[in-house]
Amino acid sequence: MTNIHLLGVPMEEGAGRRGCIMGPAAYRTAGLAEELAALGHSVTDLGDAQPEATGPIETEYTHLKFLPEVAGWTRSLHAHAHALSQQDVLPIYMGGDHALALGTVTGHVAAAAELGRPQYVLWLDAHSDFNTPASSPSGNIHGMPMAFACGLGGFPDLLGKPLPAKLDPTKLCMIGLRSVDREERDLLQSSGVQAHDMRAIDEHGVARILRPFLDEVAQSNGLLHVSLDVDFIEPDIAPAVGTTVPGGATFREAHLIMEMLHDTGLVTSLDLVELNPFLDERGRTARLMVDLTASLFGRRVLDRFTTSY
Ligand code: NNH
Ligand code: MN
Ligand code: MN
Ligand code: MN
Repeated sequence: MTNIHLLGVPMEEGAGRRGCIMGPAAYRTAGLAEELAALGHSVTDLGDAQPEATGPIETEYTHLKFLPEVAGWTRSLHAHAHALSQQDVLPIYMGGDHALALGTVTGHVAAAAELGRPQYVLWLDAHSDFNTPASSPSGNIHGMPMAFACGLGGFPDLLGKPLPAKLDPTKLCMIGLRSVDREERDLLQSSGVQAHDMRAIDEHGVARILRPFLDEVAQSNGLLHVSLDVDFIEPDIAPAVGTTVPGGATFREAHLIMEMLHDTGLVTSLDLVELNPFLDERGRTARLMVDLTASLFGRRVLDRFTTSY
């Protein structure tokens, strides 16, 4: 039994189009809390987080979009994540666009450093979100959170203070990549991120990619934050995302990852990001994300006698 705390993050300013603000409501409508409770967990819905108020944020990179709004969310979520990691609970951040990881990941990394335990991150995404303000072609800040968390240069003062601790890029494992910008790829590779593209899944399967990483987390007594972007999944079955990229993870590949994560018991925090309910088809993507989360919290395939999509 896990003590799960759900925190809604109705933000959309990091993404290139609107709609992710409705994500937390869609997870509630799709029954996330009820599904997790039915698996025997204790579930508390903390309601929605609010962004802090900020003044204008200085930067030489004028193409960065919604900078004060994203900074306000980053400051708020960093504090929430840091506080939640000091309780005996497993937080699920119901996004909201992926810029929310600027706050959640940095908050968990800061708390892990205080505990003296290594923080690992599993990034399930079509994109590596490793742009810096200088490398970003779009100015959309949801394409940058992992570069920020790893302490790469050029960022404005999003956090309102220096990063308390940096994420070690060699403890960051990305699976599902199929859209990485040119300069972003160089940054990824020179930083030593454990980056696996879709071809790696095609050639080896998800289990062979994931198992060594999970073994590493277990052997080092690490904490594990998982960040699941809807666009990790094949858009034919998960259409409710602003940045679909063909050739994504199948239903079973995504579930297998969740099932393996459950078996290890290593996951300590989770982001569900980029769900854009405005783009959904009769709630199927929201329901799939709920089903994947249920697999991560112990639902087994053989327990499922019916399927609703
Ligand atoms: N790499 C692109 C950018 O930085 C796209 C990022 N979009 C995402 N990331 N959806 O997950 O703008
Ligand atoms: Mn993303
Ligand atoms: Mn602290
Ligand atoms: Mn993505």
